Amino acid sequence: MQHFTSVYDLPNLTEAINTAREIKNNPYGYQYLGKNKTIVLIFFDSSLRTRLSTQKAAMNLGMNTMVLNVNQDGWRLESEMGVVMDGDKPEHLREAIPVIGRYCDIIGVRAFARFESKEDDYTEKILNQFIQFAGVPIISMEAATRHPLQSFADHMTIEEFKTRARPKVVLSWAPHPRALPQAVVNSFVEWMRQTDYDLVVTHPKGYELDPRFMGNLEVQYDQDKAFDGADFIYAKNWSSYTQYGEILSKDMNWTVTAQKMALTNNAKFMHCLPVRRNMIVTDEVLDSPSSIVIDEAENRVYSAQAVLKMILEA
Ligand code: SN0
Repeated sequence: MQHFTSVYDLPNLTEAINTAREIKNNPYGYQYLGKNKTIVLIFFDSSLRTRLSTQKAAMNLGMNTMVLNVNQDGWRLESEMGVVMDGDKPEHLREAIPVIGRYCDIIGVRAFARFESKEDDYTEKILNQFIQFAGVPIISMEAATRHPLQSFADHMTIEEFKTRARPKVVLSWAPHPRALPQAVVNSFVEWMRQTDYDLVVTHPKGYELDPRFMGNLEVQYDQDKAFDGADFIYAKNWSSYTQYGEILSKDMNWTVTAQKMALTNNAKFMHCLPVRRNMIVTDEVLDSPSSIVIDEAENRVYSAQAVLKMILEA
């Protein structure tokens, strides 16, 4: 595997999940694989799990890690081509990226959707400049349209907790005070469509995702019907794709409550975190044994480690 930006980069999905699960059982089994190799993690946006789990994954493989928080520690970086750089950004990505590439063997990049231009976001303008100019493998640590390390851990977690071969997995929109990217859900839907799970997506009208991610999956607009018999409830807020970046609803009737969880087949509750308590999900659900959000976050280490292993072995 050269780069990791979506599920399509994995040579074999089943093998990738098995590798991550083996690593979980034996995290130091490949502790020399990354000896004298360096990974640079570049953050244009905030992070807790992605930063620590990717760093931990690299350390378990014996790699060195360096972290750069672009907007706080580094120069602010220009990403537009052909501009007169007379503003507040002293350095262009065109130099910064290949320079960073000379200092390491793998680069991890986090660059969320900016919501300034749907086209710029959906053509992955920043991520693709990294792929084009770095000269080393690139791992997406959440780009504008996808969060594949999260989806990998989500899939692994469902495999661990499922109680039947073909679980019903429900992705539910839930309310949030801010406009959030579609990356986590695009990626989740795209990834889940590669499995044989029974995937159901539910959201209020106006929150339809890009058809490139949804394929021919139909939306169930009735959240209660979606929850009926579910084995997993994956809650997440996202802003509108069609009315790009807008908040169309903060309807608290979509918050995941114990009452709604009662409609399910004793479902496990999942969320990528950070989660807004009593907006997305009530305390009662999040603090109940049904919630597997901490296991899900733990699996970020092993899925990232599987990705790094596949790149180091390529
Ligand atoms: C990010 C998102 O893409 O939705 C990262 C999730 C892994 N989430 C947020 O930015 C949440 C911020 C907030 O204000 O709750």
